[in-house]
Amino acid sequence: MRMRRSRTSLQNVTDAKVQGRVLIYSGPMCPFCTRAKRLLDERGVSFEEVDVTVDPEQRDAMIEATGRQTIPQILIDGTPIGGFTELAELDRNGELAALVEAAKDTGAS
Ligand SMILES: N[C@@H](CCC(=O)N[C@@H](CS)C(=O)NCC(=O)O)C(=O)O
Repeated sequence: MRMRRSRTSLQNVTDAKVQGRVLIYSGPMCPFCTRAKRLLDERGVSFEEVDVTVDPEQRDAMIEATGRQTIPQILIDGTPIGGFTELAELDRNGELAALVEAAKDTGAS
C-alpha cells in the first residue's frame, strides 16, 4: 500500500511537474536548500519547489526518484542531479547552464 501511494505520487510529479523543468525538493530551516535556491535565482533559473516536510507522499516520491533522503534534491527535466553540493559543482564546471538549456527544449518555461 505504501509503495503504491509512493509510485502514484512519483508518477504525478514526473508527468505534471518534472518534465522539462527544474524541480527542487526542499524544506524550511534547511541551509542547503536556501543555498541551492539562491544559486538557481542568481543564475536566472526558474524552478518549482516541493516542500517534503509538509507532504509525506512527496517525500516518498523524492526518495524513490533520487535514492536519497536529504534535502535539497534537485531534478532537471526529471533527472536527479543531487543536492546543493552537486548543483554547485555543475555550476562551477559549466554543466548547469547546458542542462537547463536542454530542459527548456523539452518544455521548461
Ligand atoms: N551535501 C548535501 C547536504 C544536505 C543536507 O545535509 N541537508 C540537510 C538539511 S539542510 C538534511 O537533509 N539533513 C537531514 C539528514 O541528513 O538526514 C547537499 O549539498 O545538499
